[in-house]
Amino acid sequence: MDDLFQTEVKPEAKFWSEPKWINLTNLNLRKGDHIITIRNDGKGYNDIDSIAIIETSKFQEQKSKILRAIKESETPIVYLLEAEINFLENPCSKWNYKKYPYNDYLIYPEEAATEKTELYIPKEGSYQFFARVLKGPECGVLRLLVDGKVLNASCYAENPGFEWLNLGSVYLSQGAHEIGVCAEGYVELDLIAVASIKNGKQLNSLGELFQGSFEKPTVNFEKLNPCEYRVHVKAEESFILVFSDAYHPLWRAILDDGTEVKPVNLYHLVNGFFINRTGEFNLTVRFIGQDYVDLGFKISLVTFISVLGMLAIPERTYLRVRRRLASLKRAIYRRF
Ligand SMILES: [Ca+2]
Repeated sequence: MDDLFQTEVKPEAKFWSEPKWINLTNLNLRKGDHIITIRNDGKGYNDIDSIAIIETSKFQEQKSKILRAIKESETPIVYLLEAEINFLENPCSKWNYKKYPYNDYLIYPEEAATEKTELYIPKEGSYQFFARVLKGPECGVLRLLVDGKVLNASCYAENPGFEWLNLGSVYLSQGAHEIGVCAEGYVELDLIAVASIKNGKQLNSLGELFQGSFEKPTVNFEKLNPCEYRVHVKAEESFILVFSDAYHPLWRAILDDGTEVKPVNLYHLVNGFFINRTGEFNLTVRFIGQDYVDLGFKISLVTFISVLGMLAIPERTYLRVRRRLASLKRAIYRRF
């Protein structure tokens, strides 16, 4: 700032994840123009999106206002810590990541090691910890360290499958806390959920947090085939139709007026369709992947024919064909 060195940042992480705000510095500035210089030392990339400068008192005032609102609220607090974002900040980590089809990134230990992250608790109280893991016959025990307190859960299962593990609760004061992961044996961790609990009353599952008090809609369904379900609904309020099939972005809920609703997969806590309609009505839940299979065959056929043709035609005709193909492609994209 004004040619005076202030701070340096090395935003390197093992997992290339997401933009993040970093608190840089706190300065006393006189009224008038100032010059900010940013410099890269030539040893790697820096991607900067924005720099925000806020008057300290305004920032503190806003922060206290938010903390007060959280403290006074009766609503439970839920943190979702993606394992790959929170525990792979160390570029030399002994943990690594992999992608699991139609799921998310999972982290696993290449050798015994603990990785840590910081969690800010805005309201003191008991917090219960859950971990979404891929269980399997080769798996051992996941260890979570909360300020040094050890929480254990077994990841062993005869048949592989995802499961939310209940790790138990810890009393946490307001402020920053250290969360570490380590394992005895092999584990595959997707995500950690931390939920505030009232009067030490433990939750049996994360789902308990999402149980509404209103009259539940009545739902009857009939399976037409593995890709299509007919659903009859009677609802007094808008609701989320929870679909227990494995999440896939190509499932759709289609209302009787033709409205298509795409599925939500909110960290595997809520997996279904938000239906903003009340009354008694019918809808269809359909896997539209089959449409893509049919369309994909047609596109392949078109591509095949045009490639064959292009080898034998003059350039002018080729350009005209290329323009036509581009408009055909646009038409196909518009359809979806
Ligand atoms: Ca994950």
